[in-house]
Amino acid sequence: MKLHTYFRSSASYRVRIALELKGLGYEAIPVHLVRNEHLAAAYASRMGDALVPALETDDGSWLSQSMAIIEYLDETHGGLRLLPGDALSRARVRALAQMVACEIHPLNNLRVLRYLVHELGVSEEDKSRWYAHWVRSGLEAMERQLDLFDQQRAASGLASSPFCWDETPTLADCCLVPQVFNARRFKVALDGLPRIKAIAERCEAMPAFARAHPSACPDAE
Ligand SMILES: N[C@@H](CCC(=O)N[C@@H](CS)C(=O)NCC(=O)O)C(=O)O
Repeated sequence: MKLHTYFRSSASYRVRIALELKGLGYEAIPVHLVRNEHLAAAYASRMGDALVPALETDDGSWLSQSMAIIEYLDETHGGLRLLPGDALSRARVRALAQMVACEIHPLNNLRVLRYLVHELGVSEEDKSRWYAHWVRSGLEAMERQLDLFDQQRAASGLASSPFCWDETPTLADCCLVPQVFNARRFKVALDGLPRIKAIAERCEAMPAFARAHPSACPDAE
């Protein structure tokens, strides 16, 4: 398999984590976003949305969208299950993952930030405020949701979950860790988010997450 990836792309980082957690080997093909390599014909002619990541399977199929790619990997390969077996837990995990992938990340993407500055004339300072506002409010919502889940566990006599959901990392952790990395990178305060910080630190201490980290990528700068 080949993963078309950019070291700082959080959507690519999600898929790298999933590949590592499942123990799947892959070749990383760097696509430099700041140099607009994703918009060049060589890449954009294969991907309707011209975004990273893309997974090129061994039979030559190109898959887009990190969540779809991770679910495909989970359905077609063994190793750690990233989506739980029962429908209710699966819905919980997908909901947590989508709090990052559908609510936070789309507002802060490179093309959105470029549009704010280049088309709408927003200052760099206001662009940073926009970024921090949506990351912080999105993570606060996720913290509240994680708290609710732990209250439900406590009511059933269970200890607090060490990860987003249950006892092992899932799709939700694949999404949360890159978003926390981005928050730290852009100096968004994480105070008052104890569950998120603890989950991210626990994940980051695992070798699979370390191998997927932006600093471990062949294209890291
Ligand atoms: N929903 C997509 C998001 C993909 C995405 O937006 N990727 C970013 C990097 S994290 C990208 O390619 N940005 C290029 C741009 O915004 O021009 C996914 O989950 O794969």
